[in-house]
Amino acid sequence: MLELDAAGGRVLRFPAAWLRDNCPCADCRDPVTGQRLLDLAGIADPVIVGAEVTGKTGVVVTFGPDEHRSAFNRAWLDANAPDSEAPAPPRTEEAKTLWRGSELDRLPAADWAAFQADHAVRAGVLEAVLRYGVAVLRGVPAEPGMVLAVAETFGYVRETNYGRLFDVRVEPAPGNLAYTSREILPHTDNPYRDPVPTVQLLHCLRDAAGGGDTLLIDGFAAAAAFRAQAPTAFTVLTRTPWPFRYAHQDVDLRAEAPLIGLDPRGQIREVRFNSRSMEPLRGPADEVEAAYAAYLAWARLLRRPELATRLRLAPGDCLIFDNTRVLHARTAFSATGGRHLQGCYTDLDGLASTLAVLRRKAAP
Ligand code: OGA
Ligand code: NM2
Ligand code: ZN
Ligand code: ZN
Repeated sequence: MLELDAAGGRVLRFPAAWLRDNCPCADCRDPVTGQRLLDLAGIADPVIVGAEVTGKTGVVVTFGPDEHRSAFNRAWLDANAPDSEAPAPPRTEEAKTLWRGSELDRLPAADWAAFQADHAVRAGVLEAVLRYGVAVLRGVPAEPGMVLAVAETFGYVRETNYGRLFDVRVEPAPGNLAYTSREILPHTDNPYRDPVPTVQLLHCLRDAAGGGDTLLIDGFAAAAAFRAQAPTAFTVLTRTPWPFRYAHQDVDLRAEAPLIGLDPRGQIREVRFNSRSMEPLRGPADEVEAAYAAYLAWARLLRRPELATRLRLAPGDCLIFDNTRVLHARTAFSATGGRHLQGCYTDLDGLASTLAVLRRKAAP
């Protein structure tokens, strides 16, 4: 273990294997790709045999038994010390700003032209999707295919059985309730897929003559409220893998996951909810009874009007939302009004990467 004195009388401690693994020299890390060359498991367990502070900015560590010398930058060691506080895991509730209903009545929004022209506007929108789970672009030309152009500005389109994009409008022989004029209760899309698409876009080409309002619910805020109110039921939902399925003509998709997913530290990381495609739950009957009680309590909570923000998409509006967090719903609409949305899926990792690169450009 290497110990270094740091500001405020703190002592930073670095395990030998950790240090050896992070050696920045050209033998251990390829200078061109920046990727690790060192095969730590392929060498004898490292021990620290010497450490020397060089000037204000460096520390040279000598390791045994291979006598390797590593020159570390002091600022890098301070910033990455194992004991220092890690940023909140970005996908969990800790890294988000949770909201209830009317708190998000003014959705984070930007104009499509500004989003395209101005990196700061683009970064603001992507940041809002990560922080609040949703943002809306206005003035996206109400033309077929534009939803893909929007997704391609920050991500990789996830093609599915519904196509690269899907049309949400009334169809004569619908393969999904989405393709009718019926009400759709709060849900996340494609729970029957593993991995689930983590971002959804919905672009309005034509609004309904009547109805067809959109409701959005912060599933993380709802799950946190559920945990506070009914901790036992919350735990049941996090531990019960629920089977989901979508079957139609040429597809038969299945996946199994808890309705509320936690990360390894126990923080809320994913909600998966879609009563349209839940399959018969199996297990000891007493456990299934308890799981149903928990599911119904959760479903009723999600339906509370005060949790939802309500809006009506106008032609040119394009919603971008986190499909692992924000539930969406729509009210019934008149079947003859020609309501037409186009949607597609993409993923949070690509979105976060695009944002990180935009920030890198802004602050070199
Ligand atoms: C869906 C859906 C929303 C809408 O297709 O899954 O939720 O407003 N549609 O039609
Ligand atoms: N559509 C709109 O996940 C679902 O089944 C909801 C998805 C058909 C792509 C609808
Ligand atoms: Zn090295
Ligand atoms: Zn949906």
